[in-house]
Amino acid sequence: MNDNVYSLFETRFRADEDAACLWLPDRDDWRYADLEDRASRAAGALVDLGVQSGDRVVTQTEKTPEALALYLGCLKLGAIYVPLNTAYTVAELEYFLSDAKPALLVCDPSHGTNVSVERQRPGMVDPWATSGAGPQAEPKAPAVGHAEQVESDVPIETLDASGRGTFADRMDAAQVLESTVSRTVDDIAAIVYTSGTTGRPKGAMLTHGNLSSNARTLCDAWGWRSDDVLLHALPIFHVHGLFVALHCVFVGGGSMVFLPRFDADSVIEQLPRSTVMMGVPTFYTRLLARDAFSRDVCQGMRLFISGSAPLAAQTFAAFEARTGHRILERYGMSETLMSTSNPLVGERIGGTVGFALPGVEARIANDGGVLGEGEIGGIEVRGPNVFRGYWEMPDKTAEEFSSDGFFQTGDLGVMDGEGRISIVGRAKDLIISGGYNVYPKEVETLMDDMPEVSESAVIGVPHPDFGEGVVAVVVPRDGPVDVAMVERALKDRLARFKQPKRVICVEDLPRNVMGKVQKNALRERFANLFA
Ligand code: MLC
Ligand code: AMP
Repeated sequence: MNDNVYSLFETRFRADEDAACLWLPDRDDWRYADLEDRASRAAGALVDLGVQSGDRVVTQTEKTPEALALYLGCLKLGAIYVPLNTAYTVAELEYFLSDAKPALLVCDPSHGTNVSVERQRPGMVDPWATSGAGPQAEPKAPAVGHAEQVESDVPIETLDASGRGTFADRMDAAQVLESTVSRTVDDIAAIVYTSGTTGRPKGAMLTHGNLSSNARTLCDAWGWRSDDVLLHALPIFHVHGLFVALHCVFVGGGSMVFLPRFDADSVIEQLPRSTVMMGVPTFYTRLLARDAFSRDVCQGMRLFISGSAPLAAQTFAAFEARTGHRILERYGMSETLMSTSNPLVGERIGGTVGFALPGVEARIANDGGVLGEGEIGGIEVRGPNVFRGYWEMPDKTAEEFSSDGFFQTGDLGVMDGEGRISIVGRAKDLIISGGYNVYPKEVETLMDDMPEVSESAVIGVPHPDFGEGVVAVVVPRDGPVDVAMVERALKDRLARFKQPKRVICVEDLPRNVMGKVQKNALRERFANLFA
């Protein structure tokens, strides 16, 4: 038996070959036969490029059907898919290339990535290679102000926002790869990069078994139907849009309205033909801000799902009042895929993330052991959804698991007598802005290197649109530090969404008796900054 997750999808693709798969607002729609053909050609094109099973393929592309075919082609060939946020700068991209050591990079030439296939130079730009980057830090890279070209010896192919480029040409010319390469449940299907408290991104290795078990579980839990139409407006470089959303359709059936990005007006236009939508909380607050978002446009909808960041109780209530729908909130992570969900049938309670999914164990624990009902502690998860570890970081992997095999999520929660979990905070220093994770350490490390800055603390404070807004509190070396200067300095080194929306100068950072910066005090002090 072949446990390649693509085999699972393929069965459905073939059963529904004439059915619509992707509804594309500005292009001809794709049937399942089209998707399967393009995926098999993408696999063939990868073979032509010398990519083999087990090789990594890094992609940084816009959301197009061709990019989706490339993802499926990687799976079919047994290559390891490594998607990157399109917001990452060239400097960040170069780090990922040096870490993942891929056989191929497929990227959009318009991302300011002046693509070249030059040989790798001796000291690559590494935005994380500074003295404060923690135990994994490598020697500091030579100071490089701008990185406008990807400088790497990795072969590069292009795929642009219209689905054209050298890789698209190769797909057209390639033979289809007929058979799906055999994989076991433990073989790695994808590596998803996520940062951490050291600020240095780690690649979470997800197996074919992780992907197929989570997809099956979610289809059951959310009652996926063969006539469902998913409104897909999420990016496809993170687990939410890539695995959770796509796989429900590929395993459970139906079709999807495949929007290139979230835009409230386009979503409202497409809602009447849809039955299910998945989004981060910002999607729902942005919809509620539109008068045209009404009970009427949601008439055909059966389910709205939210995740990736806390859904405010106020949003949950306002959404129900406006549409009559109670948003179903679920909880997951790159490392664990989806772990808990509110029930499809039964009470969905705002401010809670529901019960451990079938087959998944979730518990609340601290150093002293497993905690009981109503006690706050770290959320820990074990099951077939939990990743295999961090790419080439066995020590880091070991640190994150308990002795009995539970993954320590770094989220703080509490469980009620029925097993329902609420997230109450984070043990990890993390900001979630519009569903994207920002690790303060990553920003602080770069800010502390600026000659104008003596020290900095990066915090998240309530933001009406993004949930949390990134704020940098800095102690200037001498004279004021202004946002424009910080923006200029960070522009080429950090993705836009990680950059502080405000920079505030203070004389000193508040510290506790141990000398640790008290971020809680800063969060309280600046809580109303974006109000
Ligand atoms: C864009 N910007 C952001 C931002 N997104 N800033 C902070 N946080 C964000 N999330 C910047 C833009 O670069 C721009 O900068 C400015 O903010 C305004 O942009 P916009 O046009 O309003 O933003 P938009 O392009 O509409 O994007 C907002 C968004 C998007 C919410 C639609 O961020 C998004 O799609 N988020 C989804 C994230 C996601 O899929 N997360 C899943 C992770 S998986 P400028 O230059 O104009 O100042 C995971 C596990 C799990 O967490 O459980 O699911
Ligand atoms: P990522 O590393 O991008 O996969 O983000 C995972 C993190 O997102 C989790 O560890 C949580 O902190 C957060 N998260 C995901 N879903 C929820 C949710 N429903 N409520 C609160 N936080 C969430």
